[in-house]
Amino acid sequence: MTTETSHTTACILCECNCGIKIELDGRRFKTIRGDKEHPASQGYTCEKAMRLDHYQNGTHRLTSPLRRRSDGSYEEIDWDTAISEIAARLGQIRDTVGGDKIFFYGGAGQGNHLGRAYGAALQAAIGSKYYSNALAQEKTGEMWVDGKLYGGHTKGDFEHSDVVVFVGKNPWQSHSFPRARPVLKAMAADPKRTMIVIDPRRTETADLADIHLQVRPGTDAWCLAAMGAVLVQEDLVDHAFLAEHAVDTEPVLAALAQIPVAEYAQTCGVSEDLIRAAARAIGNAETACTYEDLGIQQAPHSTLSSYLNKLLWILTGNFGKPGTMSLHSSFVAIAGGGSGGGPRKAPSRLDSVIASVGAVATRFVADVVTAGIATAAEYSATTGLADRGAGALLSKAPITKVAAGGGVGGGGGRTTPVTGARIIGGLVPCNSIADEILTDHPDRFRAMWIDSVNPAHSLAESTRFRAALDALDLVVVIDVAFTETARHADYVLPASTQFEKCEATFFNFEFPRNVFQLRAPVLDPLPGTLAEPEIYARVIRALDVIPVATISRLRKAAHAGPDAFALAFFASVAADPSLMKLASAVLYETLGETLPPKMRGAAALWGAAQLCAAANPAGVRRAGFGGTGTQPGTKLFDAILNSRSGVTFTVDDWSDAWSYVRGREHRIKVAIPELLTELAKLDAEQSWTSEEFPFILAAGERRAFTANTIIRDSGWRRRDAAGALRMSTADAESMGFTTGSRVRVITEAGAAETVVEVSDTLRAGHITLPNGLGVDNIGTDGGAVAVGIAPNELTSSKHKDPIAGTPWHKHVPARVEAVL
Ligand SMILES: Nc1nc2c(c(=O)[nH]1)N[C@H]1C(S)=C(S)[C@@H](COP(=O)(O)OP(=O)(O)OC[C@H]3O[C@@H](n4cnc5c(=O)[nH]c(N)nc54)[C@H](O)[C@@H]3O)O[C@H]1N2
Ligand SMILES: Nc1nc2c(c(=O)[nH]1)N[C@H]1C(S)=C(S)[C@@H](COP(=O)(O)OP(=O)(O)OC[C@H]3O[C@@H](n4cnc5c(=O)[nH]c(N)nc54)[C@H](O)[C@@H]3O)O[C@H]1N2
Ligand code: SF4
Ligand SMILES: [Mo]
Repeated sequence: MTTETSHTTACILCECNCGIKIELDGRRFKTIRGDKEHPASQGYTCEKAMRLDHYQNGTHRLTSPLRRRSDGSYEEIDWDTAISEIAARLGQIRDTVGGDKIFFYGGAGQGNHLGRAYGAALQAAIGSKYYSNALAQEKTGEMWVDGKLYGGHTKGDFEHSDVVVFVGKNPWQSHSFPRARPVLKAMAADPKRTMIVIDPRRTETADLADIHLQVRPGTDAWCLAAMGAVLVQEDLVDHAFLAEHAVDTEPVLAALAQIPVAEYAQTCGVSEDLIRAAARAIGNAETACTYEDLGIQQAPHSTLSSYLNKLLWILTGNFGKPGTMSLHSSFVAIAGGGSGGGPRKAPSRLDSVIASVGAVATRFVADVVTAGIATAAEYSATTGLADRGAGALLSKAPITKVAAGGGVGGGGGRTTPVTGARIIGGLVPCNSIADEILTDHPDRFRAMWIDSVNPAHSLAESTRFRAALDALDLVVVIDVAFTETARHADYVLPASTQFEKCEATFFNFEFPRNVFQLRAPVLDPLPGTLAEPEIYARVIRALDVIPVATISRLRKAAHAGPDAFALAFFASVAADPSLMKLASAVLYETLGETLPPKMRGAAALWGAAQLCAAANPAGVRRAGFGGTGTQPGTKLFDAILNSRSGVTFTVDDWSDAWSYVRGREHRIKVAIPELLTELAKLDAEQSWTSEEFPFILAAGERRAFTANTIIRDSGWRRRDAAGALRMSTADAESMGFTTGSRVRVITEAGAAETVVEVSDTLRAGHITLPNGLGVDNIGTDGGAVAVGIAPNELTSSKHKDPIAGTPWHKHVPARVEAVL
């Protein structure tokens, strides 16, 4: 095997994006192994990466744009027809009812975030203002809390921590931090370290834990409040830390002092002793950190539980030193803005590629223009000026104050047009989308642009969401596959896979060394498909919104060299601020031309690199990208373009964690009044089960062979191919079921059939179904066959968090019947 057949890239099945090396056999993935040079994963992968050929070469691939006929069937059309018809219809909706009625959803999955940078430019081109993605059905509550407390996303140093707490998180299966399994095993093997798991199921992670708080489903708020209360009542609080680094602590300490620990222990179904032991372990540890995920984020009191979880490490001073929590740099900020108080970093989500470039440019408008630099020729003649001019300005830019609203998705305090739901981090709550469509309100959404997501499968209450899709005037779907969502589109555009184009993830959450990887294509695009940056560029061209003269001037500057381009770019945006939000498209058309053709989609990263360097000058310099002016950003961009295993883009000191804390004197603002009010009301516990629906169903568990709906072909699963319903031994016995029994699961929203797996890991009354099942496979006869239960046929969009609107996928009242 020659070296050319080994391609360095990354797994795209979860947000860890472990580095991998693929050996090809033609277009097939012959062998896949971990890439030891990847700075974060260091050669680690889980078993799922070995199955990526099922993604690349599944039977599901689309190879031509499709247009829906009036009878509901689809016909293949060529790209030019598709682009011109779609652009015309978008333009028509913009000109009649307004571009803000065109709603954008997705644009990024577990490993492909480049497309979203260009999607944001298309939004700007048509005046679309509303956007969302899956984070608005999991992370927005946490983002809101983060925004209020310190204004950014936090991550724990699990590898070096004495005490680690996982709340509603099963990292053995779901990962979410590098090399999760070796890290968990090392923790379990070290008697000096303590792992605490809060989960109603004895998961693979709980099996390794020292303390498992096996709560009753949906009662984490009581469990976490009791733990906080123990910290306060037994005085395990780090008062010196709070005095130095926090404000507004009193109301929180007072509230927790009141909590009746024994009573709350009873409510959550965990022994008081165990709760006290867990709280003491955290309170007495040198270092501790926590990780919360869907088990609380998709269950009752989710935003409150996020807050109580964060109080555990805040009250005990576990921040800003090895083994504790930190905030971190981002290459492109995707989360953490929230709409909490205090200054924010960049607007959340990928829109900040646009916002960042735009905001930088705006800062320099006056200066660059008054410097009298107007033409590409002059730029190239004034390389030195480029350094001193734009460069000096860049390094002075108060990037950290880039206001939300600069990008398409920003906007603290914004609400949705029809239902007035809170928009957090620029994201419309997923559970509100159907309500924003299925109405005769004049401001209802009329069209939806859907890229790289499968909302007809992944949003709560699929029946209602499908009805919403069918009520729209225009639905455009970009995907590699003919998905459940594509079946409701007017146009379906076939994308090249993540191994057929350059791609990147913006899930870069490491500290103190943060890593960004730009992947090169492993294969040529399947004929008929296009990469998203090219699709967006074509639609934006057809809309004719970027002046031809600007493009030609910037192209010349790009060919003249990096400094010339930097100044020309900023000056152009300065002269025409409306170009700001189109920045990624402008970069694609201009700088993109000078990049290797296969890497053209990376053009938008130039803006991100400039901003990243300006926002984190010391960290970027320590990572090896020094110099003046735009040089660090340019060097970082070059390194990213030329490195296949990933680039460390910031190297911080632990003490730098504080510099990421927004707010006066970089202090944590501990009290969140809305949540203290909710905490005070916890006494009145509500039960969601009934005689009709006696079980709580967790609809969407991460298992060994699940990966959202990224792989459709059910044959990729080596185990649990049908996605069994897990049920406790006690319940199975009393109902007369054994493993393999066929059952019907019934909820308020629907019913579906599957088989039982009897499991001693569950509490009685708790049942679970895997995530990502029930997608249509192509059967041997060419027809569609769904394998397993699509969880959202059973969920209801009504049950959601009062603050963030996040769904209760993990808390669906249900009953189970035998199928005779
Ligand atoms: N294998 C695999 N890995 C993945 C993914 C995948 O599809 N498959 N998806 C990725 C994505 S998008 C995400 S967001 C992450 C999610 O990662 P996780 O949040 O870890 O995944 P889940 O298994 O959905 O839920 C976590 C745990 O919540 C528990 N739980 C259920 N109800 C409750 C409750 O009321 N309280 C508490 N405390 N816990 C409860 C479940 O028992 C489960 O163990 O995983 C990522 N990794
Ligand atoms: N009931 C229930 N519902 C849930 C969850 C749950 O636990 N329970 N989990 C929720 C969570 S945490 C998440 S993150 C969401 C995930 O749900 P979604 O956000 O809808 O994402 P995926 O299911 O991963 O869909 C990814 C889509 O991208 C397509 N794709 C793959 N590669 C490319 C590409 O290169 N370009 C394009 N254009 N498309 C591509 C795939 O074919 C697939 O259709 O589901 C949520 N829904
Ligand atoms: S599924 Fe996640 S943890 Fe497993 S190899 Fe892929 S990226 Fe890594
Ligand atoms: Mo997710």
